[in-house]
Amino acid sequence: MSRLDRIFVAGHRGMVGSAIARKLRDRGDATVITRTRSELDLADQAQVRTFFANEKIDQIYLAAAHVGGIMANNTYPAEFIYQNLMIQTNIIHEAWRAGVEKLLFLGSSCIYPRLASQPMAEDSLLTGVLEQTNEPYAIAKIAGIKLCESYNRQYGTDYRSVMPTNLYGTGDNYDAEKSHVIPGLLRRFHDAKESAASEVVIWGTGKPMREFLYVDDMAEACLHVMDLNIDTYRKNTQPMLSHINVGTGEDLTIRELAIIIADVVGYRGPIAFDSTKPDGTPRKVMDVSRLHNLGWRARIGLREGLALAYADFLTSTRR
Ligand code: GFB
Repeated sequence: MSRLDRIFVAGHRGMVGSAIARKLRDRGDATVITRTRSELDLADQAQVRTFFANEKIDQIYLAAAHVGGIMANNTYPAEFIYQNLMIQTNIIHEAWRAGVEKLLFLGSSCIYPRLASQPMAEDSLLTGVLEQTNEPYAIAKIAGIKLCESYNRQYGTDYRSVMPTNLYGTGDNYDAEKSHVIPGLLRRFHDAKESAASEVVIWGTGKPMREFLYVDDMAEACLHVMDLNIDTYRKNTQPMLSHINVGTGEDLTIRELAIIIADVVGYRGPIAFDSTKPDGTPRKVMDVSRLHNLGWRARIGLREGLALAYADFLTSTRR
């Protein structure tokens, strides 16, 4: 990469996009281009076309997405499939039209079948039925991988994909209903501690298992994969199975997670479970051997990451 490279981070106000933009700016060897939603609506093809025609972009981190936790996915399926299909299709197609050779698409571990064998390797994609609570989102993300692979095959582009496990950390969405489990529980345990509530209620049975990755680790992994030599990337992937899992390879139950979060927050009261709320996939732990073979490993442990996330929650709610 040369000092003159212009890198577009799509979604720089989101949790992952902002972490990627921070890492790129810290590295300081390229110009980082960003646009807010009011400056550029990524779901609008004409606007995206004009943007790429006017800006000479060398690389794209496609971190813009409509995201949310299990309840948001289950309640607003149309928004999840429509927004994600539009954003990624516009960016990938218009980037290709404008001659952008390199792009990194960010997907999700929910692309894999609900009952995929664990840990889930990249080749379990499209081998079974998806989890119902997030099927529309997963279908959009699978389409994103296939867009990249198809443009690579037909047009010779270098569009890569990474599939993160459940992410959390600085810049997360702490909404009580629409968020993912870690920000949701940080808020609930914190509010319960402050109000001396009699209990904290966790959605579902507490039995599902999840793997979590701190967002700064994810951003680092994205830069690592983007910067891999093309021959190395191709040697470790296949043309129609080109995505790379990003995670720690370790999981725990939601019950165990809740106990750790209560401890980090300092909540000492009882924890109850509301089994009328959905559990989602029973387990989804990533097989990260492809990524390990490519020379990258997660560094931030769960407890350390949760302490950082709680500090971020406190800062963001006091703003
Ligand atoms: O984080 P979460 O929404 O992601 O939920 P998914 C994980 C687990 O935590 C589920 C339970 O079993 C939830 O029932 N849970 C317990 C809670 N309490 C809470 C709570 O207060 N809030 C939330 N959100 N969950 C999402 C997908 O699924 O994972 C997305 O819907 C995306 O599409 C994302 O792929 C990474 O792992 O179940």
